Amino acid sequence: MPLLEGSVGVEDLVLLEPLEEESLLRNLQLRYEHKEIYTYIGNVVISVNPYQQLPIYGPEFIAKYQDYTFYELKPHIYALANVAYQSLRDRDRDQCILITGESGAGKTEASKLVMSYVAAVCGKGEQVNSVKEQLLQSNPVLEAFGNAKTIRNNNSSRFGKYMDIEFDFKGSPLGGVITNYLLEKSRVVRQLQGERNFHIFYQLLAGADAQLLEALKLQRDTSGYTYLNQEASRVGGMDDASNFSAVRSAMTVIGFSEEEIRQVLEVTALVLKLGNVELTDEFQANGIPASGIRDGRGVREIGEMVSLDSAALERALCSRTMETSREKVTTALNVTQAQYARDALAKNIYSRLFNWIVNRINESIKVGSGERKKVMGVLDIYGFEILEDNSFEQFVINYCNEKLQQVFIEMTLKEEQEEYKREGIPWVKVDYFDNGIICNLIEHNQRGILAMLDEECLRPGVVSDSTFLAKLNQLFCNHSHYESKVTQNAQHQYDRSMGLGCFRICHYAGKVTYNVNSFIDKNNDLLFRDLSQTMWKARHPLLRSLFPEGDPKQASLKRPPTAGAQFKSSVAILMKNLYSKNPNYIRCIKPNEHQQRGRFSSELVATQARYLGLMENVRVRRAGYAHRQVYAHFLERYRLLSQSTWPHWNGGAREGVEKVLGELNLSPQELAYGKTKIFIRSPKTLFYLEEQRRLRLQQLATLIQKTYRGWR
Ligand code: AOV
Ligand code: MG
Repeated sequence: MPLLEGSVGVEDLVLLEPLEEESLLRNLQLRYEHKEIYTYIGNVVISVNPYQQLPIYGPEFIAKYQDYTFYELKPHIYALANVAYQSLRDRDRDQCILITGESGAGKTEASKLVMSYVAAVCGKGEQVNSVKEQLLQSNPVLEAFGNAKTIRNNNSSRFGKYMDIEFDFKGSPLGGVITNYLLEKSRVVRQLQGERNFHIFYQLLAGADAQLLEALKLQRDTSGYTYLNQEASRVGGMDDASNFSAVRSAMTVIGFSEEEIRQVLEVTALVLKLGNVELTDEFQANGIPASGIRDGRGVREIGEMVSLDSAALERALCSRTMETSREKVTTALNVTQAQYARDALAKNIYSRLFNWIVNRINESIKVGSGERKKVMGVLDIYGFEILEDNSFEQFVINYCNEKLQQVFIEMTLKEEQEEYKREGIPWVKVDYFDNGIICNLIEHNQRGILAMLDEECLRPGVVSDSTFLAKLNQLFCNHSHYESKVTQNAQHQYDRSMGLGCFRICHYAGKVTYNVNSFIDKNNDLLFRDLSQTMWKARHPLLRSLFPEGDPKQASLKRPPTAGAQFKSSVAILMKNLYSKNPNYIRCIKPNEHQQRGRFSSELVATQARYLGLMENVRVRRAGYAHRQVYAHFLERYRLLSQSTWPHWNGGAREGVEKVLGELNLSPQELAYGKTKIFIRSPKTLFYLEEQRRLRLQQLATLIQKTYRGWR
């Protein structure tokens, strides 16, 4: 039950008086200063990143939250996880936990808290424990290969992750399925200043023993690797070496064989070595630019490690074969093209390795198809990103966040509406910003930005990023959420700050300017066939399996779907999945831009509160009834207020509640009796009830003291 306004603010923003943005922020700040990082809006948990370890986690706290209902203890992610789990187990409702917020706000940490809570409270026994271990150990492995230090977050998820944990009818875990979304693979070959490549590279170099380094022909110093040495390689507070051994043992727990682990590390090393393959200018006899490899050693090492023909690799990096139905034509690549081919290969190897790892984990945690399962989905996806230079990756990341916001809007309102319907209570609608228009701008099948991009990628003739932009400008010049340098309309001013090669989208979370440079390329995501064929010919089972299209027998001329189209369809599947479950929300907030404890920037939080729609959320929650509770629980808390129900009550729960509230002379509009729950309209009434309860408790305490003294 929420506290009254006190030194640490209200625990549920629904109780905020007056309800204004300023008081909402002040409340969050006050709580944050007291290390109360969690606050509710009804059943939604708001979490403000503390950037420090707080003593509010672990077995003792888990045990506590397991024994109490949602409002009885301080707001906590454990309370939300508990409600979700119990509802899944006892009421057979599939659940999903949706964790949103911008980069660095604490989503991944929140998802781990949910998982560790559920693992601690569900089922027992050797078999069950080993399933739990596998599920939990998937985290360090995926983080090693899929997370990296960015400017915003030292441990930023560079892929989206949705995990279904599956339970049997008793609520014991059986296993799960992980779905991953578009890894930011451009990071493999290039990082922004101040950022790192994926953790695993640094972990491998720091943590491998001398023998392993020798076997992989790697050197410990990161500065020797082109793909790594562009930035400071160490992250404060992160121990790459010990994380490496944690990753290896996690892989073993999940069920990777020693042989598989070795192959995974070989492919990882291969990527690093590929980066060091230096390409140089050469000229053909006729003077046409070509390219060559400066020092054959690197390519030979690669050849030895993964058993492939190094001469074939050299050829594949420096030339391209075009096949028509009648003939094969080989053309030389110039240096720029060859570098491009090399980087494309590295990115492809790495992202396919990542997918392979996810599939391998799924194989281990897979549940037999015959069993009837209850499911809890946990979604932890990359957060909304506004960088200085935003590219295709930010575009899809932000699109995904846009879709999640839509789920939030529809499901909080829908859920609210349905609850009133179920309980037989009339409902009043609240206005809110519907971001459907932005989703549509991006994903509309014929007229969306992604569709335009695909059209441009598939169109014969000369296409480029700028023809794509021109198309957008023409089509969306009057769209209220689209801007560019050349679209001047009544809604927006001519903007000098935006480059010519850019367009801007007014997202629900803010305006983001995207540079169209390499949109076409990244969407096409094509790898020259020479390269995939060379990889497929390697006698390294893992590497070979990553390039099935290299098999001449498999090589179909059908083009694989573009990156954008794939992403869109996987997001659509995700949405369908989420909509079929009961949602539980954790909305994460980043208190400052410096990853520092104790700093609360009101301005930064205000922006997030605005786009997360916290005010609307509170309003929606209050427009109907601010508070609702199952009769029995309500009676338990307040029955001490009535002579009829205290100290004993033998009647039904609803009748008991009617007695208690009847005696308090509350206005009839304040209350609604639903089928299973009592609804209370305004927070004031709840304050009043709480206040009455507090007074009554005082009275009882004095009474006890007096009696006690009397005894003495
Ligand atoms: P994110 O998942 O939301 O960002 P993380 O969950 O990785 O953010 O959190 C960023 C960092 O904040 C963590 O590495 C911790 O140092 C700290 N942190 C977050 N939550 C807590 C907590 N409850 N207690 C202590 N420290 C915390 V991104 O993946 O970048 O969108 O793509
Ligand atoms: Mg994350």
